[in-house]
Amino acid sequence: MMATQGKKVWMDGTLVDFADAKVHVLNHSLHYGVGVFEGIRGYAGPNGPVIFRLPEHVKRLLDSARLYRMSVPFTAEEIARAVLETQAANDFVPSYIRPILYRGEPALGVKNRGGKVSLAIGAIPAKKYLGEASETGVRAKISQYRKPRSDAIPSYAKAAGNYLNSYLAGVDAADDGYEEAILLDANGYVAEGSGENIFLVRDGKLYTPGLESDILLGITRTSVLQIAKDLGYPVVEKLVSVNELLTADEVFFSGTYAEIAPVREISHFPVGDGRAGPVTRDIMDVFYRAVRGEEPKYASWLTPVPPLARVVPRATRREKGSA
Ligand code: PY5
Repeated sequence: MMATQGKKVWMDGTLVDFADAKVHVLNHSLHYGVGVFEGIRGYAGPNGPVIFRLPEHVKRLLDSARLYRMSVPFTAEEIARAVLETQAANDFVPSYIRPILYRGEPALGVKNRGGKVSLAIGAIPAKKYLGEASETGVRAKISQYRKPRSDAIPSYAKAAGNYLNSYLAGVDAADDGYEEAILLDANGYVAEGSGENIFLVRDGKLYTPGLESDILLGITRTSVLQIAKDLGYPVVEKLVSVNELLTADEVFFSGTYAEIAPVREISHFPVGDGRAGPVTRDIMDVFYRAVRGEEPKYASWLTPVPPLARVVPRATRREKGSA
């Protein structure tokens, strides 16, 4: 699905060829999942490439690092700049940009906090994460794998280790012939997809689970909530039961890679008439215009990739005290 290659990877200030972006196999993050990352999209704006909600992604990356007690040797501005440089060095759009903070040095102690925290940023040509289903409607399975409670593994952090859970649910759903999994929280309420947030429409109102269901607070989710409010749809963040989900008029996923994807079937229950419903379509229309810079109201969501970043990639950076 994501096998497509990019051109350059930004590693601690140096742009290296995609094939050379390597780390030691005994690194702490590989063995224990202690790495925090982001998924960011680059789009074709009216005057060149743009990055969708860059400050929000950088902030979440730093918040995730904070929860995992990783001392990050880069400021928010430096990380934002590095994302722009990465987009510039991978001169394709739409792009899927993946910054990751990790401990790349060999270290096998679980409690290791001494290793240097590194930042790598790769980019690949973006596709539709859920493939054809993004247009025609996703078939999703309610997974038997529950979300871990946030007092075990904080869902607020976008950490590598969280994706053990997404992997189990996603692969199980795929083995059963579905395109995506819907995970419930520990109490049996609807939480989210394996890599997306979830929305329901009932009687013209929008519902979505909140942080109490141990979800990732998605940046696309925040954008959808804003668009829906601006379109005049009431939005309610609340605990969502499976029964509400199965009897919703419309259901859709939101996420950086998935963008907005209507759901047409959930564990053999058809959703609505099996196609994107009117509210979903309304929100999708505005969202896809916004990411292309065609909605002045949301122009602030897009950071243009400045010409400077396109022609002068920074070769090295000064070392700041490592973690
Ligand atoms: N929930 C989970 C578990 C996610 O992994 C994601 C994003 C979201 C919600 C949506 O968050 P956002 O809108 O901020 O993207 N998933 C990643 C993505 O880049 C990884 C997918 C493989 O879309």
